[in-house]
Amino acid sequence: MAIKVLITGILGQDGANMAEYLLSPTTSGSEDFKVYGMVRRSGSPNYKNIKSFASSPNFELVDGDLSDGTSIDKLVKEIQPDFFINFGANSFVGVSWDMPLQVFDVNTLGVIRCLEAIRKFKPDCRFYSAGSSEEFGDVDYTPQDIKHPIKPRSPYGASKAAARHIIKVYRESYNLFAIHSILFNHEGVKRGEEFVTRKITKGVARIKNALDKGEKFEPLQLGNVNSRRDWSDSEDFVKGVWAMLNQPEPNEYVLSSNETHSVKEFVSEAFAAAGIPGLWSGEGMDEKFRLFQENTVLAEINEKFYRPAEVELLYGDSNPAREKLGWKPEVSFSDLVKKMVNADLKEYAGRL
Ligand code: NDP
Ligand code: GDR
Repeated sequence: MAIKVLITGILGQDGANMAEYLLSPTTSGSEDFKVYGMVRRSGSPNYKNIKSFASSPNFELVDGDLSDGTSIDKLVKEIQPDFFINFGANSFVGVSWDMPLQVFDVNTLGVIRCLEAIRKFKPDCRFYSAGSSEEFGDVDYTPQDIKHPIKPRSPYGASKAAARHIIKVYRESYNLFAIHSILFNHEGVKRGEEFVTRKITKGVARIKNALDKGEKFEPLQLGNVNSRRDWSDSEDFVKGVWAMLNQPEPNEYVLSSNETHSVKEFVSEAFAAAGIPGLWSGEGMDEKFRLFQENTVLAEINEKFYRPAEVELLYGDSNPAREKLGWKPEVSFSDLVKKMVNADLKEYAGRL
């Protein structure tokens, strides 16, 4: 009998990486997985991230929406999944001030809809829902571990914190294997273009092309470049999530690289990876990243990308996950930046 895994957010970064991991022959071994990827049929879905496995006989797209409990009930009742991995969310922090109700509807009520479906129709299904380091917000100490106080700074962070509490309530009230771990930032070649890392690596590809041709270009426009994040590779994180789902007890962990880097460092590394040396200078809104020993501006600050409230410093402690789950991230910060820049240089060249 195949192990049935229902994944929401399948067209996003983590959902696609998780399905790819489960469907890869090295993971499956003798076990066969049947992966059901949930898509919402609003707008025009973009299937780019699932092209490597979309036609696998062990994969099936199913319709549903975290805003619609009926659809979640139907999927759990009909599929009878062994595992339910909830990666679906409105995941862009920056937009969460503009649509707080929608963010709570999907990220918090959506989680309750999943838990209710499991409770009613498949109580032995193991449930994972992605939590976030954004829940820690204006942090009290570094590095942050699973016991760090919940102090969100955005509607997004608050929506994930509320989801964390309700998952605990369901776990304890109904004896469900339901967990919500804290994921620090994780990126990769499937990352959405609105997030700062992908925005930078796509910008580097565009600027590299213009520099090579001696053409004029618009510098990269960024917000708070002094904020610090703990960045890893999403392909590493899905393995940690799978390990968490397969522990004997439903314990929750932090997944992180255990390093912190500023957005400025990411910019410098990304341009360097494309063979473009540069230097930061100036202060505040006048900070600029210029081509080394030249005046050409490669990146500058635009107030538009500042947030109403910022999480200044994220730096995780994933040692318990490393010890108890035998998990650790394989891709370093510098290799992650190189991998993303190289993919975007290739994609840019392919478009010409
Ligand atoms: P993405 O934004 O790449 O993917 C989110 C997915 O959720 C998209 O495919 C989107 O669908 C789907 N979605 C949005 N609204 C709904 C809805 N109403 N019903 C069903 N699906 C919906 O995020 P990531 O893959 O990067 O993140 C996965 C999860 O991990 C999210 O919960 C995120 O909040 C969390 N997380 C991510 C971190 C990171 O650094 N990546 C760190 C910490 C937590 P569509 O394709 O149709 O838009
Ligand atoms: P984050 O990721 O908010 O940490 O949430 P994002 O890449 O959007 O921002 C990281 C940091 O960069 C600063 N920044 C900018 N951000 C964006 N998007 N665009 C810019 O131009 C820009 N300039 C500076 C931000 O202010 C911030 O400090 C991600 C998401 O994946 C969440 O879903 C997840 O929960 C958290 O990571 C952990």
